[in-house]
Amino acid sequence: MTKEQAAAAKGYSEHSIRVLEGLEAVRKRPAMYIGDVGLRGLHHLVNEVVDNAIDEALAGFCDTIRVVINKDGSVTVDDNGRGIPTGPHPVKKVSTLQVVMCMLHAGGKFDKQTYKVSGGLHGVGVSVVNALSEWMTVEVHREGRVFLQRYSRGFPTTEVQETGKTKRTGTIVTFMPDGEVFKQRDFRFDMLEERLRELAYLNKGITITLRDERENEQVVFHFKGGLRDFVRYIDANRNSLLKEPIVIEGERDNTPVELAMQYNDSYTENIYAYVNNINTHEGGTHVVGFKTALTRSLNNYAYKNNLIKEGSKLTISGDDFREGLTAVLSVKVPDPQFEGQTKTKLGNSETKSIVETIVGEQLSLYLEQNPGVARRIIEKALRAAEAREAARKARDLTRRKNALESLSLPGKLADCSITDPEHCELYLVEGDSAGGSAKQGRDRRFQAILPLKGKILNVEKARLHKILENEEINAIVSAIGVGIGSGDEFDLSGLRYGKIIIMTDADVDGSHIRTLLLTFFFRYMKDLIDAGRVFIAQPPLYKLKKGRIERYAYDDEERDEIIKVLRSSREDVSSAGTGAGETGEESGASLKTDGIVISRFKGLGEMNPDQLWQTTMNPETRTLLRVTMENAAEADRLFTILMGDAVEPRRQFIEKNARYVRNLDI
Ligand code: 28F
Repeated sequence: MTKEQAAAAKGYSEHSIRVLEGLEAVRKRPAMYIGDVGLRGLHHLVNEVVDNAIDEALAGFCDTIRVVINKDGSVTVDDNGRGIPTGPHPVKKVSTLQVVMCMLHAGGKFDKQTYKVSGGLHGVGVSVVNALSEWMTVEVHREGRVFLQRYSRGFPTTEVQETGKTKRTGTIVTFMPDGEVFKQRDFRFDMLEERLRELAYLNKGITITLRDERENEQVVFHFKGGLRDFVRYIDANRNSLLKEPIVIEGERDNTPVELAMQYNDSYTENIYAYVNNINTHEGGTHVVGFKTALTRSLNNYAYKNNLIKEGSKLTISGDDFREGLTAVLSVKVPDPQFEGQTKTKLGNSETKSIVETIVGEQLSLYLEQNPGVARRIIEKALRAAEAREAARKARDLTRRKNALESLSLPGKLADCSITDPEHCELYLVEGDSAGGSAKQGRDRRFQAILPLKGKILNVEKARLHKILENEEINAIVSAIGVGIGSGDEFDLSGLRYGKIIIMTDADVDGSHIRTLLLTFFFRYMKDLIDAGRVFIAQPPLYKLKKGRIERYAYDDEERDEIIKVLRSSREDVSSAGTGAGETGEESGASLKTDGIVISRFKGLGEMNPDQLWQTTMNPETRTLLRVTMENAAEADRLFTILMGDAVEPRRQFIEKNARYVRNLDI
């Protein structure tokens, strides 16, 4: 019997067959709809439901959204909007509520006036969450009545029932992620908190509450200042140049544009750009429009007011105007086209001129009205231009001196023999001894090793030309082969390795070096992270040995799990010698219980080349953590806190996040 015949026998209509097939597709390939079935995908479920509430807020009907992690591990999202309509759907005949909750893409555009996102990972609709939930309930408060429907794995298990009267309006969705789909079902407060805070900044005036019933923890986000407050938050640990962020707001062709910007005394440029509340960290037309307007308005002002000396050869470039700039740009685009590696680059060409016009007009006006601010910005840009010019001259000199040398690879790089980048890996290894083990343990056909000596330069505190003078950084840059920065100097096509893998000790120093390296990649090779090329190696923390059985554990939980298994194993202990201390190099950290020898690896150098290969470098058995940038603003704050001058925020951060730091996924 075919699926259709089976359905017909059960009395299903053609429409329910389509529903069936839609939900089956989601359950068969969940990653296609939510990105992955790990922690990120799990939290994406909540974001998906919250997005619908945000849409209702953007439509002007809702100002309060509450998210609760319930004691049983389910999540409830509650808004005070109009409530999803419950009457019969004009086309599908069943209740509109059921259509929205159960049909793929049925929750799409409400109407043309909203800015819902189509395609990509966002805006897949609540029916996807429903399909991936063991159970889900929705309660609608509308027209004085309460309606309720329950579902399981996407299918209704009850009709839409009227359960009582009410004075409020709104939609309340509760769901329990399906254990058959998600191995890890524990929601993390901090992961939900991050996105909800961001949404509250991006949509000023909305109140978003997150409560954790498991721990009695709660946060409330409400920002009257919107993007202005967002910029203050991002730069909280930096020294601001202006008293107040500059704020610009306008709308053209159904495209609202909002911008807040501030300058600080660092040398880095931080532009966060959002389209329909989605972080477009690959940039796009809206960012181009903003940069063009910024450069032109500031240059015009400088010339008109004689701030650039007559006859001066020095020109201020766009980069100079963006040194130490922190800006958040948020546009709402009716029909956004997303492009790029991670579909986070806006392609709509009309958006460039819309943003350029609005920012250009209002910024020029602002500069005229605030000459003191204008002068400070221009002077800062002039200093940046001078530094850039000095660095260029110095570079030209050394380049001519080392015309041949500069093309060559760093001396301490142990390169691989294959040249096809897609099959090659570069390990950045902390310390010479670990570097030595890695060189011996590797598969030299496709694995290259670059040992790094001690701490690398903190790029958070230095201008580009200082950074380029640093030996370790120079070695990394020439080994990778893509150049540096984001302009002409950077070219992904020169990439010499498909994977760049950071391999550091699992101790405090190791994590510091890892953060330094990540800061460098984040600030100067962002495209490499966006392309998914940067990884963190996961060396084991423990070796467990009972008789001839050897196991490695990557965290405490796994260690305890393995101990349990080894305890019940019947390996003859006496046949394997004395246990503790038999392998000299681990004796210091060994512990013996029940014939099980537990050794803790303090550093990579403690492992012999073969162990290092087996546990950390062999593609068949290793685990690599891919570095991603879901939330660039949060990552930036984190790097500023970890690498900046202020000690107190750093101490607070580390204290607050100690339990998560091992799995920091930036
Ligand atoms: C907890 C998550 O999902 N809130 C939502 C609404 C309101 C309307 C709506 C949603 C109607 C025809 C689809 C109400 N009244 N929170 C939410 N609030 N969906 S989802 O309409 C859905 C469309 O097809 C709504 C008038 N128009 C729209």
